[in-house]
Amino acid sequence: MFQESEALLQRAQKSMPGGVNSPVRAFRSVGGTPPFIERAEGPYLFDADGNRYIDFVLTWGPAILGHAHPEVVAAAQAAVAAGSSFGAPTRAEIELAEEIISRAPGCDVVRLVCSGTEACMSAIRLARGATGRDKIIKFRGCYHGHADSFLIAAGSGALTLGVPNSPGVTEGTARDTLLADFNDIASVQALIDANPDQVAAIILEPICGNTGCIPPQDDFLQKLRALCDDSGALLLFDEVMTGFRVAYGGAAERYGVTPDLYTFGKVVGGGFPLAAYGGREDLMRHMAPDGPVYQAGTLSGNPVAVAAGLTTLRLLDRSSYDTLEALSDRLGAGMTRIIEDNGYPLSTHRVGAMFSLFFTETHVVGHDDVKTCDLDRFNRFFHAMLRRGVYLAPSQFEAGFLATAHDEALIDEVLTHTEAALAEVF
Ligand code: KE4
Repeated sequence: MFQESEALLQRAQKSMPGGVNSPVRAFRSVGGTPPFIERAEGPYLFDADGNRYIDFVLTWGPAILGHAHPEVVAAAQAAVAAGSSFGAPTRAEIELAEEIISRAPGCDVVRLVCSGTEACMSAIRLARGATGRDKIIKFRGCYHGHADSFLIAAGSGALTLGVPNSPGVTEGTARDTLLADFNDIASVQALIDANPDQVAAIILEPICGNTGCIPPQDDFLQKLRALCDDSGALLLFDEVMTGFRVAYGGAAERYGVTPDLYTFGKVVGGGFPLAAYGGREDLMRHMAPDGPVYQAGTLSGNPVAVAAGLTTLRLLDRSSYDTLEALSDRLGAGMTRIIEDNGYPLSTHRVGAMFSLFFTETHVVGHDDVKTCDLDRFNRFFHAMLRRGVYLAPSQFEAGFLATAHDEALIDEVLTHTEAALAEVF
């Protein structure tokens, strides 16, 4: 089933670390050989051995319309034919910036960059520059890309690899990053109290997606907003994953909490290297060339990625989120039925078009709960689904995603495969 991928992996490992360009793709936590993908269309991936998969990774979120959407492809083709990059301002960048601003509550000004990591590291620099404070608070299990300030008990790949603090991150850097627990407002308050007037920003995924999908509980976001207002720390929503995925206006709209700053990525680039950060005008005007906080990028706002991102957002009207919600409801109801009918020790969370199946019966509200998962059984489930043509995230510490290219028949087919795969591993 994977002969060609196995051969390609052997060859790839000679020239690239792990044979991949991002660690989680190597399947090290689930074992086995990662399928080398040759093309994708709609809800499907096709690998080098001719296997077809129903895709719930969607290149880690961007392919919310499905893969190779004809209008996104056409927009990118037209843009690249006119020149891939000018290193100069363009009309299209204004249109994308205005589209983002029109959707995200309290977002007045944005800067386009090339990756979620770049967006998050820039937003943190802005928060420090604007407040004159050095420390940041992040949450165990939350992932904000691989900038040094964030690789402190990071989630996603770093967590999966069991290396919460990456070598190469200096003690000096680590000292300015404080760790709290998601959904535990007391843990945040304690850090604020212990570091009076020193916390520049609290950065979080408003819905965790890098330690599995964990929604905020009990007005956690509202309490964080109040705590920031009281302490002078800025509230920074990392919506790289949730932005324009869980609602038309992202998690901020869904939960009615407006941050001071946002980061965006994935969906906003339509599958191309594009991300953004933005927020209150008085803060964003600190960014060069308006202000002294520096950030720059050769390919920032490049025409091809902007064309793909703008087309993607324009295709995501409010009815698209109704479609995604209905698909999510169908998937969730099916999973709940399977778990209850069989008494499986599993729990699930979903918020709009992102979801997780946790291999623990613990009610998951934070990163420590995810650590109780039976990873061996998850790994066997993962491969049982892969053999059945269902491509899930190769880690318990990731989320699954839905696209408008999925439909009810596909959801029902996947639920059938899920029931069979669970029966195989239990
Ligand atoms: P990138 O630098 O990978 O574009 O974005 C970093 C990032 C920032 N913030 C959040 C909430 C994110 O989820 C991410 C990246 N997510 C991972 C998957 N969980 C990307 C996949 C990978 O690392 O290969």
